[in-house]
Amino acid sequence: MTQMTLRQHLMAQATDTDLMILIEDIATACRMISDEVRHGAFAGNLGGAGTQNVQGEAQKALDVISDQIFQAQVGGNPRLAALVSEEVDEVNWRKEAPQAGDFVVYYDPLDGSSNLDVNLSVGTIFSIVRLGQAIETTDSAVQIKGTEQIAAGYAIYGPSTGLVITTGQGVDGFTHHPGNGAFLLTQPAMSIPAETQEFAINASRYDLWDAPVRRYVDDCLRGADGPRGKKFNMRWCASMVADVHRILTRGGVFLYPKDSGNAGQGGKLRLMYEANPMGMLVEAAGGASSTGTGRILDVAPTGHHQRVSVILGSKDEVAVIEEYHLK
Ligand code: P6P
Repeated sequence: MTQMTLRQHLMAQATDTDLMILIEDIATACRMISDEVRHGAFAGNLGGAGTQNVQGEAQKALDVISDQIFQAQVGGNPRLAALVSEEVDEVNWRKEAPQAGDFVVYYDPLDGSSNLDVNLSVGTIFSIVRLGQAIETTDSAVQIKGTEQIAAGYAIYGPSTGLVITTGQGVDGFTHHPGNGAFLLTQPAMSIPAETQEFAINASRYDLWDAPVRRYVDDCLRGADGPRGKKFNMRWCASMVADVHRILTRGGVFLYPKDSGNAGQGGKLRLMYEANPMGMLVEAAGGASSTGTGRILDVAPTGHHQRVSVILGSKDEVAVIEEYHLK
């Protein structure tokens, strides 16, 4: 059976034309970033750029290159009001007078880039909001709640290059065909099982976790004879895109909670271009996304680089973790 292209799929979903064009611009940027990643070793791009981003993190050369590609391929879209990038401190305004119907795109151009030099999967994460009214070009104007997203997705640069998107009608996975360059529909209607026996967390931070997280993991590790009554498996890719892709494919739960080591910054992962888009995807696939005490998408932003606790995946397991936070 012929697999649908990204464009055919978006048309079949009667996606708004402006949104469809914007998603295709983003897909083009992801193809180009994928190419740069796969040629990184030849161009000497796998190392550091010698600079820091607004997060105070050392930038990889490919972080900077990926951000430049995204700006070049998406920034020219005539309906785009602003780009908000993990790699750029200020909001990148593309219009002096943004109108109702214009888009704001929040993105992490190369998530997990610390994995580049060890050849593990990395990715690009994006979130799309459509303005309901004209706005001023102020930082607070792009501090829009995750529930307002109209589309979200990521590209994953792994053994194959994948693109996973939602426009609110379920979640669909595409694979880049090296021959004709198209993204072909290979994982339609991705769905997260409600239950799981697999959790993903950076266990080296055990001593920093708050009590509810520590109790949850302790109980999972006590296996079938413990309070959970079943054995758990653990995965941790140190690449959110890779961990979330696994969860969207076979279930599981991902945790990066605020802890005593990152509490001063509000946590590790960023709300606008990591937690919100992944939260929308996971919920659209039947999962849940929580800060531990509330829905991620309900968090009212106070800054476009703010951080948040992230717990997402199989909805019954997320509910169990929220229970631990209530005790
Ligand atoms: P740690 C990558 O830097 C990232 O933002 C996410 O992709 C990933 O889940 C997390 O940080 C990894 O953090 O503390 O394990 O290096």
